[in-house]
Formats: sequence, C-alpha cells, structure tokens
Amino acid sequence: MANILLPPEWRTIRSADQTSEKEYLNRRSFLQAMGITGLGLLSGITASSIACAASEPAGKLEAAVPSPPPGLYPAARAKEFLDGGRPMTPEEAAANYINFYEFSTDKSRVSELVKPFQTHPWEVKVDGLCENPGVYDLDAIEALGLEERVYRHRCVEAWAMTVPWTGVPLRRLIEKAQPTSKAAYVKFTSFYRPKEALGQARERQYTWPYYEALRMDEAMNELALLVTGIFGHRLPKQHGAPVRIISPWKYGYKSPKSIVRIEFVKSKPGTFWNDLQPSEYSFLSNVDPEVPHPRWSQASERILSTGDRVPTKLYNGYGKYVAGLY
Ligand SMILES: Nc1nc2c(c(=O)[nH]1)N[C@H]1C(S)=C(S)[C@@H](COP(=O)(O)O)O[C@H]1N2
Ligand SMILES: [Mo]
Repeated sequence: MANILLPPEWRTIRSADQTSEKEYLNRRSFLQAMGITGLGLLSGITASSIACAASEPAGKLEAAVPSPPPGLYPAARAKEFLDGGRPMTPEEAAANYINFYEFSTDKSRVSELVKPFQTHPWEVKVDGLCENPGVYDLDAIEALGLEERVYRHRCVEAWAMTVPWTGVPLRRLIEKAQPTSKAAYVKFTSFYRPKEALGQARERQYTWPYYEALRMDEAMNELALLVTGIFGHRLPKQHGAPVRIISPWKYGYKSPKSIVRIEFVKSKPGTFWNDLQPSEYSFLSNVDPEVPHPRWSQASERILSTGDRVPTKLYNGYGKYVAGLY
C-alpha cells in the first residue's frame, strides 16, 4: 500500500492484476441487468462468467452534453487575463494528460474512462453558514455572468499548462449566498458515483468523494474562479464537467473538479490530499519554488506539450493578487 500516495508519474501501474475497463463495464452492465448493484459482488464474478452476458457498449452510457444557450460561449476575455504570459497549451494536449483520480491514476487514460460519467443534469448545493443557501444547476451558475481568463496551471508533480477557462468569479456566488460572520472556510465536495467512475470503484484506499477547501479570504480573492468552460465551450468531462474550481496560485489539486457542494464552515476542514499525506500536501499548497516536495524539487516545471523546463514562480506568478493573503 506504500505506493498509493505517490502521484501518478511516480506510481507503478500494476496493469496485470487490474481489471480492464472494458471488462469492468461489461460486468457492470451484467450486474445492472440482474438488478445487482453491490460493488462487493464484483470481485466474485469471473471474466468467463460474464463472457456470455449481453452488455451495452460503453459509448451508449455517455450522455450528450447539452449545447449552451446561444451567446454564452465563448465569453468575452477579461482584460486582466488576456494571456498567461506563455504560449497557450494546445487543447488536445491539455485534454489528454489529466489528473482525475475518480477515473484513473493514469493520466493518459482518463479522457477515455470518463465516458460513462453522467454530467447532466447536475446540481451544486450551496449551504452551511450562510443566509441564502441554494441549489444551482449549470444554467444558474452561468447566469451569474461568464468571462474567459487565461491562467497558468501548475500541478504539484511539476508539469504546467496555460489554458483559457470560462467561469464566474467565485466571489460572486459567495456574495449571493451571504455567508455569516462565523464562516471562515469554504469547503468543496466532488461527486461520488462509483458506478460511473472506475477509480472510485477500484481505488478503495482513497477517501471518496474528493474534497477540498479554501480559506474565506482565498475564496473571495479575485483569482478564484468557478469554472464551467475551457477553450471557449462548456467543460468536457475530463476537465471536471459541469463545474469546478480553479485557484491558479495553488497546486492543481486545490482546484476540485465536478463539484456537487459548496459549504461555508467555521473550522478548517480536512482536504483529500492533506488528510492522506500531510507531510507532502499542505492545506495551503501555494506554488513555491523554494519549498521542495519531500520527494522532488519544485524549483522548475515542465511545460505540457513542448516539454520545456522553466523556473517556477512564487504563487505561480500571481503574487500581485494573492501575496497579501499570506
Ligand atoms: N475531483 C478531483 N479534482 C481534481 C483532481 C482529482 O483527481 N479529482 N485532480 C487535481 C489535480 S492533481 C490537478 S493537476 C487538476 C488537473 O485538472 P485539469 O488538467 O483539468 O486542470 O485537477 C485537480 N482536481
Ligand atoms: Mo495536480
């Protein structure tokens, strides 16, 4: 179990003793057809016993993402974030190198394994210590007013990309919710659907659903974005459809995908990676070239698709916006 906490690039993939996703989906359809949903039963069914079961192709499980109302995408690009100060990462490269552990720890397989994931309809519950709790669907979030921003993204594993996100300043939603004076943190919870997410079903050592949090002053910061789109259209599943957070001055895992709940709380909440391995993943996790990860340096980063190595900047270069917070 020692290697479970390694990020995927350092992780040994034990493909030989893992069920292939095709086999998994076949088993699932078979069990669904029989009205059996308990995951514990999966291990007792052998490949040969399902070979004759009629199963639906995985593609059929994928719901079409509805087209947004005309005029929403692409949203006008915000003047402050016209470019990321670096060349834009090609969309293809960003979409096929993905950390989304709910589906796989193998970045190159996520874009395929997300197919069964149903991202519509979707609701985000906003609750906790606030005067105006509510439930928002994608249209309601987009109605808060979309803009496009090009941000640099820095993963703790030292790869980086630059992409245009479409979203709403998180602050706008928070102001609508009117948190009480007791609310000191904002907690985010991702979905839990082990029948659609292979990683949630298989990787039982993780504490699903994925959960993250920001301090209230961080969540209210100009940079924090509630994201519904990328590259001028609604988010594809692998980037965290239909709605996720982006906090570009922090390592990527502080930007939870496919969230279902935003909760205002009084005390510092636990977070997925910090709870798993506090010595490697701090609560704040601000990008900092001078604080090495215990197992590698953070002094430089590798640009996705070009492979160029560039120096890492404090707060991922966003000190102008966030240095005052720390
Ligand atoms: N729910 C959830 N959110 C997540 C992750 C995840 O595994 N599950 N991975 C994080 C990590 S490590 C990174 S680098 C970014 C990557 O997402 P992107 O390439 O779409 O930005 O998502 C973050 N958000
Ligand atoms: Mo990451």
